[in-house]
Amino acid sequence: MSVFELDDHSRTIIHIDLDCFYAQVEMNKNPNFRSVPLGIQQKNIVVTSNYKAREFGIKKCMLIAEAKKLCPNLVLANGEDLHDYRQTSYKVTNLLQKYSHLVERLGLDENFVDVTALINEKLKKSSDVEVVGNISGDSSEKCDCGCTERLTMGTVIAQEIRDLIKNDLNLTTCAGIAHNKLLAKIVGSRHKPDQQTVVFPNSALELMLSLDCLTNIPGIGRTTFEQLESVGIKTIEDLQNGGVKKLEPLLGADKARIIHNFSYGIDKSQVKPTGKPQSIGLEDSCKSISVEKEVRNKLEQLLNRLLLLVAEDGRIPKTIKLTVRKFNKENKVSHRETRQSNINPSLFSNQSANKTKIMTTIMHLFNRIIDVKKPYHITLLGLSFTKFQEPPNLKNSVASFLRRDLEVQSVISIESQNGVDEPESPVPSTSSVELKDVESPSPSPSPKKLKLSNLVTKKRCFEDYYEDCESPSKLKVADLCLESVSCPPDADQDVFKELPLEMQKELWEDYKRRRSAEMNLCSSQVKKPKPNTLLNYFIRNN
Ligand code: DGT
Ligand code: MG
Repeated sequence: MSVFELDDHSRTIIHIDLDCFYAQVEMNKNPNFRSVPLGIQQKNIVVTSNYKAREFGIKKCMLIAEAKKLCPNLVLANGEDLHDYRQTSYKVTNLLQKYSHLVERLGLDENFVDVTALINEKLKKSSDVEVVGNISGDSSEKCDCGCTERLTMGTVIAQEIRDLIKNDLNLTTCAGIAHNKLLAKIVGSRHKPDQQTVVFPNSALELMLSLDCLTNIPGIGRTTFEQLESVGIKTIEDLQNGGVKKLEPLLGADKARIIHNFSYGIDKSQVKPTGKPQSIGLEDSCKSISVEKEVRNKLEQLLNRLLLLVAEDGRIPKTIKLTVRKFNKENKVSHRETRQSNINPSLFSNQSANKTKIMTTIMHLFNRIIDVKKPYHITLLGLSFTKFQEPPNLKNSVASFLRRDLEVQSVISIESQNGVDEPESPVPSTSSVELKDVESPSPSPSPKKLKLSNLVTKKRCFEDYYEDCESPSKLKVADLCLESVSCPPDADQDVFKELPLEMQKELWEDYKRRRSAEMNLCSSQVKKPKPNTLLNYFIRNN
């Protein structure tokens, strides 16, 4: 019996990967970029480029200077602020959730969707469909478990999903359709851009054997690769022939079994709906810092950005962690140290968290790592919040219910290693990822996630809100409409209409409370709007 017959083909998984993601976001913001070769710059590196630029040989993570040599007309857009990429990324995930609740994000521009349930429903009505898009390998040999029909229907759904993303967000994507995550991810990259490819189980082995390098298997990163190489395992065949026993001493029993299965295209890992992250953090590399005042400045900048992310997340952090990378000039070696401390959640009880007190804690942590009386050289600083609690006034509220499915992103890390700026990928790529949790072909969800909701796409900052402040007379008029439960003017009308009456009332009451707080503020110019109100989670994307 062949390997594919032993495998379980009952699921249908679609892997969606946005084409030249950052570049597409920039092209949507500025359509003039569409007609030129465009590179997205982070520090001195092109982290991605549009497909026009790729025609000149521009590759991901190329130095700007090198890219300019290849394509002197290359136009560069700065991609260091990930805000718009994150926003777009969550909009894509939200669209995918229309097809299944089993949607797993992988970095910013990839998602796995398990559409098994939908397909089984659709096949009850009709199985008379044809494959849409490319097929990997020879599809003439059919399996009689029904997977051919399921995957064929999967290609129809994949096309529908891609059309939806194109129509709603003006983004093109690639999709891979297979009976497991590993194959879906690999096969999706076979035809790019703006295409989709299915692999039927009988061609899975052929697909795996066509990979040029073991690091093309998602989950085999450099370290694992080197471990395997050290015992003479260099190719997929070596991996298959070596057997689990040979891998076990190197990788441990679980990882050995999983990697061995991967070599045959077998992957039993589930699509896990992405939840909230354990931590929200930021890191930034820098030219060597040796003065405490500069450290403080840098940390203050990081903290400001981090507090915005935490505000978007909505949870209250209980612990803060500082990371410092020290460079030893004598032996030219860098190493990281971290220290963490509990913080009092009450520091977050008003909208602008008590930055001064948090900074005091951070500097205390810093002084535990660095003896400032001695010379030191710091090349990276990072801050992250971990261990969260729900804000008290949201527990059991409508907002907390609405927020349950949300995700969070902790973010950007632009690292400088050995003096060369080398951005750390926010998106694990098949070649660069080291498997942490080998259960899945996707490495454990990257620590880089940012929350957003179907309903809440962006929180307006206080200043925006203040500018929009309606006159008290308008508020009165709005009050009169309460019988029919008006939609608060800064909430999403469409979503509001869909809510049950009770929720609508709660939102309206919340809006009124907030608005009268704003009115007080207009007169006193001192107070801030009420924090963590339901509306904060319901403000339309502007
Ligand atoms: P594709 O999928 O080949 O059409 O092109 P992209 O640009 O979507 O590439 P992908 O899917 O590997 O990565 C998604 C985004 O993540 C990409 O637009 C820029 C960013 N990115 C990718 N690799 C790196 C990296 O090594 N460092 C940094 N900082 N960002 C990266
Ligand atoms: Mg992509």
